[in-house]
Amino acid sequence: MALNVVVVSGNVRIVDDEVFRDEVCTATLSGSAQLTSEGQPSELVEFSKGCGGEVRAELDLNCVRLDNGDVKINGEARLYEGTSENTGDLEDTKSLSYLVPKGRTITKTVKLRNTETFGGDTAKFTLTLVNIQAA
Ligand SMILES: [Ca+2]
Ligand SMILES: [Ca+2]
Ligand SMILES: [Ca+2]
Repeated sequence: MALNVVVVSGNVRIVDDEVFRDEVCTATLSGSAQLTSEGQPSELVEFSKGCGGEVRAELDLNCVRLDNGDVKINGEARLYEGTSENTGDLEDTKSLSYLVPKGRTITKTVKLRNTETFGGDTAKFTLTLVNIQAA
């Protein structure tokens, strides 16, 4: 039976834009999944981080093994800004789709930006994705 282990590690840098002094937050993230059969999606990571009292960045990734041992990673990154870090006011979102070949490592950057008037808040994810062929 084929077995792939998929590992994500990375970090996010969030900037809550302010008139006088921007608030900057950083955090690390990690996740992993074991994939034993083709076509069955598994959760890789579900991440959320608030910043500065008004901003929140989220990242969700799922992975699925293809029959040649490559792994497809799909997900979404989101940036919220509103009256609290729990706000539902979505300012930017990006759909993510990566292919990690068997036995390979890839690095990706995802940038989000609040483009509304008086926005300027940003989040930047840096992700390393590893597809280990374990058996
Ligand atoms: Ca702000
Ligand atoms: Ca703030
Ligand atoms: Ca807003």
